[in-house]
Amino acid sequence: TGDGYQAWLGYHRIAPGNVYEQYAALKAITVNENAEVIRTAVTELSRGLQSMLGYEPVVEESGESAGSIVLGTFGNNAIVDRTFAEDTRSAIGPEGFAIKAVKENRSIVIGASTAPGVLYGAFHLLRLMSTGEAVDNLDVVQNPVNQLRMINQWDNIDGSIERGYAGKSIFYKDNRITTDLERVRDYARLLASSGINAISINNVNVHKYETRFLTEAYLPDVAKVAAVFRAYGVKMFLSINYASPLEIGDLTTADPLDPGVREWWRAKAAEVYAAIPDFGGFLVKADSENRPGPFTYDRDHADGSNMLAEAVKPYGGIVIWRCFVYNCKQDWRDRATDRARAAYDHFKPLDGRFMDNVILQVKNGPMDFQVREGVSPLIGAMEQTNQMIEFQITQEYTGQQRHLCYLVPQWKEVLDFETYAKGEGSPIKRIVDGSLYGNRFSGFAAVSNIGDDANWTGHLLAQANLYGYGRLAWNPELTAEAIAEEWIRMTFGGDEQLVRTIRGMLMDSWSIYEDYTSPLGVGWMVNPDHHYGPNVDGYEYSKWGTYHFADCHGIGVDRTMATGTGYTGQYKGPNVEMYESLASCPDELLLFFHHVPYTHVLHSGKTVIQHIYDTHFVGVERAEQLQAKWSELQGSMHEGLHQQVAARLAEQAAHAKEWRDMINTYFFRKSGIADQLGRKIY
Ligand code: GCW
Repeated sequence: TGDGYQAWLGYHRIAPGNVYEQYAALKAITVNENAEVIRTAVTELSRGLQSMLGYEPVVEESGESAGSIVLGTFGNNAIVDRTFAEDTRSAIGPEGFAIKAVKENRSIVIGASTAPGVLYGAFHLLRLMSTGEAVDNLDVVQNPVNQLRMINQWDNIDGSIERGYAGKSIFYKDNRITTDLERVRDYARLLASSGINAISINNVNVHKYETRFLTEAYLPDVAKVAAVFRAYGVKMFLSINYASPLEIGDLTTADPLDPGVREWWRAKAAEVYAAIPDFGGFLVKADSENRPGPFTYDRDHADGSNMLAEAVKPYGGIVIWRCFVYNCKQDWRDRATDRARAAYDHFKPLDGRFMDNVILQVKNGPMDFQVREGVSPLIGAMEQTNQMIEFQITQEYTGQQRHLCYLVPQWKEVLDFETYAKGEGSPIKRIVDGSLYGNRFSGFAAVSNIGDDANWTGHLLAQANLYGYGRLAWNPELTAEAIAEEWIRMTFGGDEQLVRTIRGMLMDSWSIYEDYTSPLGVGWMVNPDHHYGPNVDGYEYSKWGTYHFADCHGIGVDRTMATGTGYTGQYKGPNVEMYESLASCPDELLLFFHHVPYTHVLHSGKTVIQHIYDTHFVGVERAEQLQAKWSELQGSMHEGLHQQVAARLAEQAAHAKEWRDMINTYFFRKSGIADQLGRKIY
């Protein structure tokens, strides 16, 4: 259909006479286990095969008969056990799977050590078919690289979504948890099919009624949502309010070292686990942007998180504690305070003090999900502490799903960043997968970009970010191109020109957006509060610590040790010098690290001011080209899908001009330096 609701699980009908029709294995499903997640795998397989091939496979219990997809866990299914030798089985972790096409009896066998592994195997087989891959020679073993592959919803019970750009919440309606769980189930399918295994279902800013999710007024409904996700192997978490003992208990303090407070949380955890035995744990934003936390009691983040960790420990629960902690009441006149330093300065000294079921969740950059910023130096800086990375799928600062911005290339740059945390060979991806320091818990989290818009993400092409996030969390080695291509084939089918065109558009989109927005890593320059659209000085005299310091001579934030805030000193090894020195600082981050004159010459050979003009003119042209490329695809997909994207791309091209002209005019007026090419500046 033309609304995009099926997203990448539309499983387009493959033209009759296709290779799969000859393959007997695809005519039946053999399964002898009843675990809920295995039943889900069967349902998904049946649904996908029927949709692609036009007939419903027979589901049978015993599978000695040839020509079937056989599903099962090791030790519970004779065919599975016979198919996979001991060395294969021992290579498969808790969520991994093996798939083998067995020629002799024309079957495909999916084996795993757990039910979720079987489900991931089933989705993998479906993905191969829906991207046109052969399945008659399969011999695959896969394990997820990251243990936690989590989604954070920033949804509020009134149905609004903080930084949501795709409609209202699918979880809440009329100040209640929704009882119509159909859409939540469809979301669980999308998540599981891309490899996600955990979700927190409420905003990290936990307001009055959401604080009560931990009480009997809401717990039964919360448990119903957990049950929907459970069927897809997705564990549920809640964001909690640090001040809960005051707000929903009758205590007068939330001091983490107070025995009464600790006891209150233990009892609360017992209540939650009684309702949801496999509950994941708590996600906490504390002492951050006016949220309550342990600072009120002169305690620190280790005290606060350990108290909660102790409460959930008996149930195998974990506490995910966010590190987005900084002074949000800064005086813009104060040039010594640097928000970029804050997370490291707060948390690094606490290394070694966190319980082993606490994970620190650190945003990919030290500021806040800008189109370009440095990589957070906190990631990898705490050898004795579990860490996970936080990305933002929702496009708060990257065009709010009105502009196209495929974020997988950005995330990959972050993941591949060499930190030197343990010498060479310490990229971010090896820290967050837990392998560098041998962490007990680790992984990925990201803020979701979905809402109740028919196509989930507002901009249809923004679905690629949700899909891509899951795939990257499963395997950070996948390329951004390969992920894009999978998503395109699954979503639109396999027309080669279409695949090439959309892949090119996605791959160019981040750099296009960067071209016409804030230059050279300096960030911000957006309208305050809602963060959409250009406003160069929107945050320049604010309390948020987000400045560019442009004057008539130059621009940028001096974060060097020599003359600036000293932030560069938070990096390790050669990175310190790379950023400290103007000579080696990469162009794209120049203004993030240095304050330079407009006449400063970049590695590219251009001056800063000419770079600003050029990228802004080119950025608009490139945005217009996106529109032109898309129009060539008319007729190669459902008209409804084509139209919705065309409308967004038109808006983007128009709005890019607004960015271009405001930024260019601002800097022309500040600097008085003319564009070498004499283009129109207002
Ligand atoms: O990016 C900022 C957002 C806030 C958000 C905060 C956070 C949930 O503007 O809306 O609050 O970050 O990550 O806590």
